[in-house]
Formats: sequence, structure tokens, C-alpha cells
Amino acid sequence: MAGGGLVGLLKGNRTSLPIGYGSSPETTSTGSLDCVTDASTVVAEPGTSFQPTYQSSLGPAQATTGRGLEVIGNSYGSMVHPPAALGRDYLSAFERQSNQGSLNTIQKKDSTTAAITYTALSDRKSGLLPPVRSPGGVREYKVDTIDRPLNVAHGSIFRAWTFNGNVPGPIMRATEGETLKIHFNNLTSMPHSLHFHGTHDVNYDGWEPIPPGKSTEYIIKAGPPGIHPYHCHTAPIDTHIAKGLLGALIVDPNPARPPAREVVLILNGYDLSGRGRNDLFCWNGIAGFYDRYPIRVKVGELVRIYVVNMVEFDPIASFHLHAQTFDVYRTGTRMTPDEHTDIVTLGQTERAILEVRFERKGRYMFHPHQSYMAAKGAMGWFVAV
Ligand SMILES: [Cu+2]
Repeated sequence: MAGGGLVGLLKGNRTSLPIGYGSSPETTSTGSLDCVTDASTVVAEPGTSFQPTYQSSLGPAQATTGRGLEVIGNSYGSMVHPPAALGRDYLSAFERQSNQGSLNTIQKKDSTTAAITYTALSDRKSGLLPPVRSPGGVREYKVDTIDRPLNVAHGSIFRAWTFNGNVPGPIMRATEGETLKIHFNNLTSMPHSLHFHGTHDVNYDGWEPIPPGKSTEYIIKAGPPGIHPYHCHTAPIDTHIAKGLLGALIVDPNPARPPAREVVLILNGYDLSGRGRNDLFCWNGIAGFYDRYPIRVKVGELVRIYVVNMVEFDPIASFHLHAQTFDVYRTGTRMTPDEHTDIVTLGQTERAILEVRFERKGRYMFHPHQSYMAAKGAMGWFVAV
């Protein structure tokens, strides 16, 4: 990028939108690496100073070797910034305020739509985390596999394989015992599938590859209660998951858990250069997002966090919260907490439901205690107000 261009950007004259946000994948896909660095994504918001940022193998060597972090990090250890074009609402599909719908109002809203479909390439900010609903029999979802470049951090574009155009795929939700009917369309040139964790009819287990251009239907009974990942199960499985084919299903018990401020936090990694190791770590697909945009909660309210570890290549991850301990319901299958702590360690695809009340106003840091994951994008904050 020419110097004048950078100055222009610093004045707020953005020359083009980053890939993945309203731009066409066909016209912006370049290069053979999983990561392409596009000068158009190196932007700073008006009034802010430009900070050099992590750029994978195409960027500063110290970013990938762990040397010289002081050059590109901030004072509390995060090296990665989210794409400048994203606003704080971008990941709202993973959050729900405790007053956004009781059982009754939600039932009314949903009664006209037995089928809940997600439009391919839809912007995640258009939705909220699905609400708890009274059992309604059948819940239908449409899931398409789509190849798509995504701007996953400031200056980093990842050629993702997605469910419905985003990483993670849609957060599905059902009440225990309901039937999930999932219409699956493979819109890519590779075989893929959709495999759920949990208990279900083994005939719909989703490990069988669905060829390119083909469709299928998965019919599973939601259960047991908890938070269950779903992912593609086509070989090589680690690649298919690491490329982005992952998501989660919340199964609510009946009766439901108490109303709470809810947030889903799915941890994943991005291998930007195809070496079989992760260069970025993200909660909900965007590195550095919750560092810039803390999750806002009210002092004293019940906050329920659905944490899922979907990181490939690293066998262990964790969720650690500063200054406030929480109850842990491992997998969420039981209604009594397994422990009360400030960190929960999770192997690959392990998950937990955490319940916490922030007792004082302030900023509470959260991150995996695998510190390199925190430094490379998985540092975030809750702000209790
Ligand atoms: Cu796949």
C-alpha cells in the first residue's frame, strides 16, 4: 500500500470493504494460501492511531515465532485486533439479554414459523442467540456448506469452509426431546457432512460424506440437555473442522434453566498457512473481537456462558475468568454444578455451561490459560455495569 493510501485510511477514507462483508467471494479470492493479506483490509478507524498487527506468515516474523511480542502487542498481552470494519454488534448472534423473551413471548413469536432457516451468506449481526422455547415438536434448519474468504482478524483473510457462510455455523437450539430436521446442502466442490455430538438415531450420525452438489436430511432427537458441538466428519477431519465447519447446538432441559444473560463462546483456531498449526485463536470466529468489544453484563445478574472448545491441532484449551469464580456444568447434561472455580479445561470438542454473577462493576478479562492462545486472538472482556 502506498503511503498516501495509508494516510487516507487513517483519515477514515476506507477504499474498500474487507472480504467477507458484503463483497463477493468470487471476485476477491486470490492466491493459493489459506491466508491472503489484502491491503484493503489494513484500515484504521477514524480518530484512532494505526497499530501494527499480526499478519500470519505474510507478516512480521516475530508474530509467528513468539519473539518480539512487545513490538505488536498491547500492554495486557493481546497481539491481535479484529477487522476494523466490524462493529460491536457483529457477533450478537451469540448473545441474548435475560429480558429478551420469556417462554411465553417466545412461543408466540415462533408459532408461525416451525421452520427456522438461515440464509446463506447472511450477516451474523442480523440475529440473536435463539431463545429458549416451549417444546414444539419439530425444529427445522437449513444448513449449506459454502466456501468463502472471511476476514478473521485485522489484516488476515482466511479461505474458510463454512456452514451457512460463517464460522462458527449457526447456533441451533431445541428443547430436549424435540425433533431436529436439518436440510443439508453441500454447495462446495468437496464432500462434507454434518455430525452432531449427543444422543441420537445412529442412522443420522452424519459421518457419511455427502458428495459435492448433493443434499441430505438429518433427523435427530435433541438430547441430552446441554451444549453439543456439531462439525463436518469428512476425512481428513481435522482439516475440515479447522477450515471452519463447526458449530453448536444448545439443548434446553424441560423445564428450562432459569432466565439469564446468555452468551455462547466457541473457541476455534485458524491455520493461516496450511502447516497444521494455528496462527490465530478466536471466540466465535473473529480474533481479537472481545478485546475491542467487551461483553456487557449487569452487576449481579445471572450470566450463563456456553463454552465449547473446537480448536484443532492443539489438544487442550481452557476458559479462565479473572476476578470472579463461576459454577461449571460439564457438557451441561446435569442440573447441579460439577465445580466452582475460575478455570475450566477442555479437550477437543469438550464443552461446559458456566454460570456466574459479577458482583462488582468493572472489566473482567477472560482467555484460555494457554497463554499463546490468548495472545493470538482469544483474549476478551466482560464488562459489568
Ligand atoms: Cu467437510
